[in-house]
Amino acid sequence: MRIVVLAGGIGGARFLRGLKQAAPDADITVIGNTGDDIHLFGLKVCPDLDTVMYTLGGGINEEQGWGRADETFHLKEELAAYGVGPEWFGLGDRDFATHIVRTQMIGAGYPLSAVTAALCDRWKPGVRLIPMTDDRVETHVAVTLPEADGAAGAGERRAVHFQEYWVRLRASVPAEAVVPVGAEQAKPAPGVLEAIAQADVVLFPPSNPVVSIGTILAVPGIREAIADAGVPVVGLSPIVGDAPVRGMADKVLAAVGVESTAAAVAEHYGSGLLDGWLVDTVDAGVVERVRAAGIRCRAVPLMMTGLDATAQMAREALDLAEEVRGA
Ligand code: FO1
Repeated sequence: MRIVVLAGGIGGARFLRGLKQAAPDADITVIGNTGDDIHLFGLKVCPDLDTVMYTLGGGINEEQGWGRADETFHLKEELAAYGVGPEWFGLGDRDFATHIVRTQMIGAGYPLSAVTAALCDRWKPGVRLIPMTDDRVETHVAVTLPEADGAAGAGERRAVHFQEYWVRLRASVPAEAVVPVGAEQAKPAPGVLEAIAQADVVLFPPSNPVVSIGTILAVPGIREAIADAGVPVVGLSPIVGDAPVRGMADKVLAAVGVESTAAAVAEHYGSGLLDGWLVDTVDAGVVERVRAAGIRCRAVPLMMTGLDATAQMAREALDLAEEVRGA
Protein backbone atom coordinates (compact mmCIF):
# COMPACT_ATOMS: atom_id res chain seq x y z
CA MET A 1 0.00 0.00 0.00
CA ARG A 2 1.30 3.48 -0.91
CA ILE A 3 0.52 6.06 1.77
CA VAL A 4 1.17 9.80 1.45
CA VAL A 5 1.25 11.82 4.68
CA LEU A 6 1.32 15.62 4.88
CA ALA A 7 3.35 16.31 8.01
CA GLY A 8 4.33 19.28 10.10
CA GLY A 9 6.43 18.93 13.19
CA ILE A 10 6.00 17.10 16.44
CA GLY A 11 2.43 15.79 16.07
CA GLY A 12 3.05 14.61 12.54
CA ALA A 13 6.34 12.94 13.40
CA ARG A 14 4.91 11.07 16.38
CA PHE A 15 1.94 9.93 14.30
CA LEU A 16 4.32 8.59 11.64
CA ARG A 17 6.03 6.38 14.22
CA GLY A 18 2.65 4.77 14.93
CA LEU A 19 1.80 4.52 11.24
CA LYS A 20 5.04 2.62 10.54
CA GLN A 21 4.10 0.12 13.26
CA ALA A 22 0.50 -0.19 12.04
CA ALA A 23 1.50 -0.62 8.38
CA PRO A 24 5.01 -2.10 8.38
CA ASP A 25 4.84 -3.11 4.71
CA ALA A 26 3.45 0.20 3.47
CA ASP A 27 5.44 2.51 1.21
CA ILE A 28 5.15 5.83 3.07
CA THR A 29 5.95 9.18 1.49
CA VAL A 30 5.96 12.19 3.79
CA ILE A 31 5.42 15.62 2.27
CA GLY A 32 7.05 17.86 4.83
CA ASN A 33 6.16 21.45 5.72
CA THR A 34 8.96 23.94 5.13
CA GLY A 35 7.09 27.11 6.09
CA ASP A 36 8.66 26.91 9.56
CA ASP A 37 12.13 27.18 8.02
CA ILE A 38 14.32 29.95 9.36
CA HIS A 39 17.74 31.32 8.36
CA LEU A 40 19.99 31.81 11.39
CA PHE A 41 23.74 32.47 11.61
CA GLY A 42 23.91 32.05 7.84
CA LEU A 43 22.37 28.57 8.07
CA LYS A 44 19.05 27.20 6.79
CA VAL A 45 17.13 25.46 9.59
CA CYS A 46 14.20 23.20 8.65
CA PRO A 47 12.44 22.40 11.94
CA ASP A 48 9.60 20.26 10.58
CA LEU A 49 11.79 18.22 8.22
CA ASP A 50 14.34 17.67 10.99
CA THR A 51 11.68 16.69 13.54
CA VAL A 52 10.39 13.96 11.19
CA MET A 53 13.93 12.84 10.29
CA TYR A 54 15.18 12.76 13.89
CA THR A 55 11.99 11.23 15.34
CA LEU A 56 11.86 8.36 12.82
CA GLY A 57 15.66 8.07 12.69
CA GLY A 58 16.08 7.72 16.45
CA GLY A 59 17.90 11.00 17.14
CA ILE A 60 15.10 13.15 18.53
CA ASN A 61 15.02 14.74 21.97
CA GLU A 62 11.95 12.78 23.07
CA GLU A 63 10.71 15.10 25.82
CA GLN A 64 10.88 18.19 23.59
CA GLY A 65 9.81 16.55 20.36
CA TRP A 66 12.36 18.73 18.52
CA GLY A 67 16.15 18.97 18.38
CA ARG A 68 18.64 16.23 19.11
CA ALA A 69 18.98 13.91 22.06
CA ASP A 70 22.13 14.26 24.24
CA GLU A 71 22.60 17.85 23.16
CA THR A 72 25.15 20.43 24.30
CA PHE A 73 24.97 24.17 23.58
CA HIS A 74 28.61 25.35 23.47
CA LEU A 75 28.18 26.94 20.03
CA LYS A 76 25.04 28.78 21.20
CA GLU A 77 26.89 30.03 24.31
CA GLU A 78 29.86 31.21 22.25
CA LEU A 79 27.62 33.04 19.78
CA ALA A 80 25.86 34.74 22.70
CA ALA A 81 29.26 35.71 24.14
CA TYR A 82 29.92 37.54 20.88
CA GLY A 83 26.52 39.22 21.22
CA VAL A 84 25.38 37.46 18.06
CA GLY A 85 21.65 36.70 18.30
CA PRO A 86 19.05 35.54 18.34
CA GLU A 87 19.40 33.80 21.66
CA TRP A 88 15.74 32.72 21.86
CA PHE A 89 16.07 29.84 19.36
CA GLY A 90 17.73 26.83 21.01
CA LEU A 91 20.12 25.37 18.48
CA GLY A 92 22.29 22.58 19.91
CA ASP A 93 25.77 21.55 18.81
CA ARG A 94 24.65 18.28 17.24
CA ASP A 95 21.75 20.03 15.49
CA PHE A 96 24.11 22.65 14.04
CA ALA A 97 25.84 19.89 12.04
CA THR A 98 22.59 19.20 10.18
CA HIS A 99 22.17 22.87 9.29
CA ILE A 100 25.81 23.19 8.21
CA VAL A 101 25.58 20.17 5.90
CA ARG A 102 22.22 21.37 4.54
CA THR A 103 23.45 24.92 3.90
CA GLN A 104 26.70 23.67 2.36
CA MET A 105 24.83 21.39 -0.06
CA ILE A 106 22.34 24.12 -1.01
CA GLY A 107 25.29 26.44 -1.58
CA ALA A 108 26.77 23.82 -3.90
CA GLY A 109 23.56 23.93 -5.94
CA TYR A 110 21.58 20.98 -4.62
CA PRO A 111 17.83 21.55 -4.20
CA LEU A 112 16.34 21.10 -0.72
CA SER A 113 14.71 17.82 -1.81
CA ALA A 114 18.11 16.33 -2.76
CA VAL A 115 19.65 17.66 0.45
CA THR A 116 16.85 16.12 2.51
CA ALA A 117 17.36 12.76 0.78
CA ALA A 118 21.09 12.97 1.54
CA LEU A 119 20.50 13.76 5.22
CA CYS A 120 18.03 10.86 5.37
CA ASP A 121 20.73 8.54 4.02
CA ARG A 122 22.26 8.87 7.48
CA TRP A 123 19.07 8.80 9.55
CA LYS A 124 17.17 6.14 7.58
CA PRO A 125 13.70 7.28 8.79
CA GLY A 126 12.02 4.39 6.94
CA VAL A 127 9.85 6.80 4.93
CA ARG A 128 10.55 8.94 1.91
CA LEU A 129 10.70 12.52 3.19
CA ILE A 130 10.15 15.18 0.52
CA PRO A 131 9.88 18.89 1.32
CA MET A 132 6.64 20.40 -0.02
CA THR A 133 8.76 22.63 -2.29
CA ASP A 134 12.40 23.36 -3.07
CA ASP A 135 11.52 27.05 -3.18
CA ARG A 136 11.82 29.34 -0.18
CA VAL A 137 8.57 29.67 1.82
CA GLU A 138 8.61 31.22 5.31
CA THR A 139 5.50 31.72 7.38
CA HIS A 140 5.14 35.10 9.02
CA VAL A 141 2.59 36.21 11.59
CA ALA A 142 1.10 39.71 11.98
CA VAL A 143 1.00 40.80 15.62
CA THR A 144 0.51 43.97 17.66
CA LEU A 145 2.72 44.02 20.71
CA PRO A 146 1.41 45.98 23.70
CA GLU A 147 4.80 47.39 24.63
CA ALA A 148 7.65 48.67 22.47
CA ASP A 149 9.72 45.80 21.15
CA GLY A 150 12.94 46.37 19.22
CA ALA A 151 12.29 48.80 16.40
CA ALA A 152 8.52 48.61 16.80
CA GLY A 153 6.77 51.09 19.04
CA ALA A 154 4.07 50.06 21.50
CA GLY A 155 0.86 49.12 19.80
CA GLU A 156 2.45 48.99 16.35
CA ARG A 157 1.32 46.15 14.04
CA ARG A 158 4.24 44.19 12.60
CA ALA A 159 5.07 40.88 10.95
CA VAL A 160 7.31 38.44 12.78
CA HIS A 161 8.72 35.13 11.56
CA PHE A 162 6.61 32.19 12.70
CA GLN A 163 9.48 30.91 14.85
CA GLU A 164 9.71 34.26 16.62
CA TYR A 165 5.95 34.22 17.18
CA TRP A 166 6.04 30.69 18.59
CA VAL A 167 9.43 30.43 20.33
CA ARG A 168 10.16 34.02 21.46
CA LEU A 169 6.61 35.30 21.97
CA ARG A 170 5.18 31.89 22.95
CA ALA A 171 2.10 32.80 20.89
CA SER A 172 1.23 35.10 23.81
CA VAL A 173 -0.49 37.67 21.58
CA PRO A 174 -3.18 37.03 18.96
CA ALA A 175 -2.04 36.06 15.48
CA GLU A 176 -3.78 38.73 13.41
CA ALA A 177 -2.74 37.15 10.10
CA VAL A 178 -0.68 34.15 9.09
CA VAL A 179 1.13 34.48 5.75
CA PRO A 180 3.21 31.73 4.13
CA VAL A 181 5.52 34.18 2.36
CA GLY A 182 6.59 32.82 -1.04
CA ALA A 183 3.98 30.05 -1.22
CA GLU A 184 2.21 31.56 -4.24
CA GLN A 185 5.39 31.41 -6.33
CA ALA A 186 6.48 28.01 -5.01
CA LYS A 187 6.35 24.81 -7.05
CA PRO A 188 5.83 21.33 -5.57
CA ALA A 189 9.18 19.63 -5.08
CA PRO A 190 10.12 16.81 -7.48
CA GLY A 191 8.23 13.67 -6.53
CA VAL A 192 5.45 15.39 -4.59
CA LEU A 193 2.75 15.34 -7.29
CA GLU A 194 3.88 11.90 -8.47
CA ALA A 195 3.60 10.46 -4.95
CA ILE A 196 0.09 11.89 -4.60
CA ALA A 197 -0.95 10.57 -8.02
CA GLN A 198 0.30 7.07 -7.14
CA ALA A 199 -1.02 7.02 -3.57
CA ASP A 200 -3.59 4.51 -2.37
CA VAL A 201 -4.47 6.78 0.57
CA VAL A 202 -3.56 10.28 1.75
CA LEU A 203 -3.43 11.03 5.48
CA PHE A 204 -3.49 14.34 7.37
CA PRO A 205 -1.92 13.55 10.77
CA PRO A 206 -2.69 15.67 13.87
CA SER A 207 -0.41 18.48 12.67
CA ASN A 208 -1.28 22.15 12.81
CA PRO A 209 -4.03 22.69 10.22
CA VAL A 210 -2.91 26.26 9.46
CA VAL A 211 0.88 26.58 9.69
CA SER A 212 1.74 22.96 8.88
CA ILE A 213 -0.84 21.19 6.70
CA GLY A 214 -2.33 24.49 5.57
CA THR A 215 1.06 25.70 4.40
CA ILE A 216 1.67 22.51 2.42
CA LEU A 217 -1.75 22.91 0.78
CA ALA A 218 -0.87 26.54 -0.04
CA VAL A 219 1.79 25.42 -2.53
CA PRO A 220 -0.05 25.71 -5.88
CA GLY A 221 -0.95 22.31 -7.26
CA ILE A 222 -0.79 20.26 -4.07
CA ARG A 223 -4.35 20.79 -2.81
CA GLU A 224 -5.71 20.17 -6.33
CA ALA A 225 -3.60 17.01 -6.76
CA ILE A 226 -4.94 15.58 -3.51
CA ALA A 227 -8.55 16.56 -4.25
CA ASP A 228 -8.28 15.04 -7.75
CA ALA A 229 -6.33 11.93 -6.77
CA GLY A 230 -9.52 9.91 -6.46
CA VAL A 231 -8.27 8.07 -3.39
CA PRO A 232 -9.44 8.33 0.23
CA VAL A 233 -8.14 11.36 2.12
CA VAL A 234 -8.44 10.87 5.89
CA GLY A 235 -7.40 13.23 8.67
CA LEU A 236 -7.00 13.03 12.44
CA SER A 237 -8.06 16.01 14.49
CA PRO A 238 -5.27 17.92 16.24
CA ILE A 239 -7.96 19.56 18.38
CA VAL A 240 -9.29 17.49 21.27
CA GLY A 241 -11.97 18.90 23.55
CA ASP A 242 -11.82 22.35 21.87
CA ALA A 243 -8.10 22.75 22.52
CA PRO A 244 -4.97 21.78 20.61
CA VAL A 245 -3.22 18.77 22.10
CA ARG A 246 -0.01 20.81 21.92
CA GLY A 247 1.25 23.95 20.26
CA MET A 248 -0.63 27.04 19.20
CA ALA A 249 -3.18 25.74 16.68
CA ASP A 250 -5.96 27.65 18.44
CA LYS A 251 -4.14 30.96 17.92
CA VAL A 252 -3.51 30.47 14.21
CA LEU A 253 -6.96 28.97 13.61
CA ALA A 254 -8.43 32.18 15.06
CA ALA A 255 -6.30 34.13 12.58
CA VAL A 256 -8.07 32.39 9.72
CA GLY A 257 -11.48 32.64 11.35
CA VAL A 258 -11.83 28.98 12.30
CA GLU A 259 -13.04 28.02 15.77
CA SER A 260 -10.78 25.70 17.72
CA THR A 261 -12.98 22.61 17.52
CA ALA A 262 -12.54 19.20 15.90
CA ALA A 263 -15.58 19.81 13.70
CA ALA A 264 -14.54 23.29 12.55
CA VAL A 265 -11.15 22.03 11.42
CA ALA A 266 -12.78 19.30 9.30
CA GLU A 267 -15.13 21.88 7.78
CA HIS A 268 -12.13 24.15 7.18
CA TYR A 269 -10.43 21.43 5.09
CA GLY A 270 -13.80 20.82 3.42
CA SER A 271 -15.48 17.79 1.91
CA GLY A 272 -13.91 18.65 -1.45
CA LEU A 273 -10.57 17.63 0.05
CA LEU A 274 -11.33 15.46 3.08
CA ASP A 275 -13.27 12.18 2.84
CA GLY A 276 -12.89 11.01 6.44
CA TRP A 277 -12.09 12.57 9.80
CA LEU A 278 -11.23 11.02 13.16
CA VAL A 279 -12.17 12.93 16.30
CA ASP A 280 -11.31 11.95 19.86
CA THR A 281 -13.93 10.16 21.97
CA VAL A 282 -14.42 13.34 24.04
CA ASP A 283 -15.66 14.98 20.82
CA ALA A 284 -18.09 12.18 19.92
CA GLY A 285 -20.83 14.82 20.04
CA VAL A 286 -19.55 16.45 16.83
CA VAL A 287 -19.58 13.31 14.67
CA GLU A 288 -23.01 14.09 13.24
CA ARG A 289 -22.00 17.69 12.44
CA VAL A 290 -18.92 16.46 10.53
CA ARG A 291 -20.99 13.87 8.66
CA ALA A 292 -23.48 16.62 7.78
CA ALA A 293 -20.56 18.40 6.12
CA GLY A 294 -20.18 15.42 3.79
CA ILE A 295 -17.17 13.94 5.60
CA ARG A 296 -17.28 10.46 7.13
CA CYS A 297 -16.42 10.66 10.80
CA ARG A 298 -15.65 8.38 13.72
CA ALA A 299 -14.80 9.10 17.36
CA VAL A 300 -11.79 7.10 18.57
CA PRO A 301 -9.03 7.72 21.17
CA LEU A 302 -6.64 10.27 19.63
CA MET A 303 -4.14 10.89 22.43
CA MET A 304 -0.71 9.67 21.32
CA THR A 305 0.15 8.38 24.79
CA GLY A 306 2.55 5.80 23.42
CA LEU A 307 3.53 3.86 20.33
CA ASP A 308 0.73 1.29 20.61
CA ALA A 309 -1.93 4.00 21.10
CA THR A 310 -0.57 5.88 18.09
CA ALA A 311 -0.45 2.72 15.98
CA GLN A 312 -4.10 2.09 16.88
CA MET A 313 -4.98 5.63 15.71
CA ALA A 314 -3.20 4.92 12.43
CA ARG A 315 -5.13 1.65 12.03
CA GLU A 316 -8.38 3.53 12.64
CA ALA A 317 -7.45 6.06 9.96
CA LEU A 318 -6.59 3.33 7.44
CA ASP A 319 -9.79 1.48 8.32
CA LEU A 320 -11.87 4.62 7.74
CA ALA A 321 -10.06 5.06 4.42
CA GLU A 322 -11.20 1.56 3.40
CA GLU A 323 -14.78 2.48 4.34
CA VAL A 324 -14.45 5.57 2.12
CA ARG A 325 -12.96 3.49 -0.70
CA GLY A 326 -15.80 0.99 -0.52
CA ALA A 327 -18.51 3.64 -0.46
N1 FO1 B 1 10.86 25.17 19.94
C1 FO1 B 1 10.87 25.89 21.11
O1 FO1 B 1 9.83 25.99 21.76
N2 FO1 B 1 12.01 26.48 21.57
C2 FO1 B 1 13.18 26.40 20.89
O2 FO1 B 1 14.19 26.97 21.33
C3 FO1 B 1 13.21 25.63 19.67
C4 FO1 B 1 14.39 25.47 18.94
C5 FO1 B 1 14.37 24.62 17.82
C6 FO1 B 1 15.55 24.35 17.14
C7 FO1 B 1 15.54 23.50 16.03
C8 FO1 B 1 14.34 22.93 15.61
O3 FO1 B 1 14.34 22.09 14.55
C9 FO1 B 1 13.15 23.18 16.29
C10 FO1 B 1 13.16 24.05 17.39
N3 FO1 B 1 11.98 24.30 18.10
C11 FO1 B 1 12.00 25.04 19.25
C12 FO1 B 1 10.69 23.73 17.69
C13 FO1 B 1 10.08 24.47 16.53
O4 FO1 B 1 9.78 25.79 16.84
C14 FO1 B 1 8.81 23.68 16.18
O5 FO1 B 1 9.18 22.36 16.10
C15 FO1 B 1 8.22 23.92 14.82
O6 FO1 B 1 8.74 24.91 14.11
C16 FO1 B 1 6.72 24.08 15.04
O7 FO1 B 1 6.15 22.84 14.84
